[in-house]
Amino acid sequence: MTTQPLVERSEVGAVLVLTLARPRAKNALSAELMEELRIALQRAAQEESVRAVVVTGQDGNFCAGADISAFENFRTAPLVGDRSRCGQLFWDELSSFPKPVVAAVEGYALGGGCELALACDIVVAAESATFGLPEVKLGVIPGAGGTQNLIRSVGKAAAMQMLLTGTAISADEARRMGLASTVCAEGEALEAALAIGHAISGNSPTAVALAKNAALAALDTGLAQGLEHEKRNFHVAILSPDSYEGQQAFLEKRRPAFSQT
Ligand code: CO8
Repeated sequence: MTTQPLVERSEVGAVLVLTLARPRAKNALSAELMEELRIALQRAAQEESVRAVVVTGQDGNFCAGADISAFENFRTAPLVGDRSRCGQLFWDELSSFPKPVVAAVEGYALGGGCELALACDIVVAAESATFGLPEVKLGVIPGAGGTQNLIRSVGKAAAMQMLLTGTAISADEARRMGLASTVCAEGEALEAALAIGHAISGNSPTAVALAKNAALAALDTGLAQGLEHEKRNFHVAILSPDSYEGQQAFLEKRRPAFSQT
């Protein structure tokens, strides 16, 4: 008997689309689904043809969070040590994934689903999208970076309101707060995310990876250290073959032919 994948993979040009495929549970994150997502990302990191990744959900919803029917797993998982339990390895690897990841959100992005969107680099939301961290209503708190990433993305007051009330926000509110960068019509989030992915794909993959890496350093360090980090990455970029090619192509009024890695 063949089992259906919980994460569907398709390539649109140089953009890899990973679709959460558990629609009957609103794409809730079971341990199996997170492991499939982790393996898909690991593979995407190695594939030269993949320049950007879009994560989306099947049947009009992004993801309704951790699988509430399997919360017992969290009770028995160790706090430190084995990171493979409960998808922790997936979240660790996503946070250091080197290529750009765009979340295409339709419908619900709740709990771990909202945390998944927050862990992506860019969030595109359809008008129907709803973002929320309702964990406190279940007697728990976000456990996949939500408390840390939300406050960095929307600031303290808005983050506290979402975290402590558990109340969801609309796509427009998410954009106003800075959680989403673009709002599009219902049903068009994937298309809009793909357009961003294609725009990224036309750029130097080396420069894109260095820019992502430097920008993320801003979340972990003070300004002086962050500027040092940027300077180091700039130095690597300026000496890369893509840098010579990019500038030469500009001067010769042609499209650059960037390297694959
Ligand atoms: N887990 C398991 N099953 C779910 C989940 C979920 N998170 N969400 C929905 N489902 C299931 C429902 O149980 C239902 O199953 P069945 O058909 O067998 O009864 C099916 O999906 C359809 O759901 P509804 O009938 O409830 O559909 P509605 O359209 O009425 O409502 C909602 C949709 C609003 C999304 C509603 O299902 C809901 O509120 N879901 C729970 C949302 C939630 O509280 N999410 C937070 C979970 S806690 C969390 O994510 C903690 C993260 C900690 C870190 C984790 C790392 C993974």
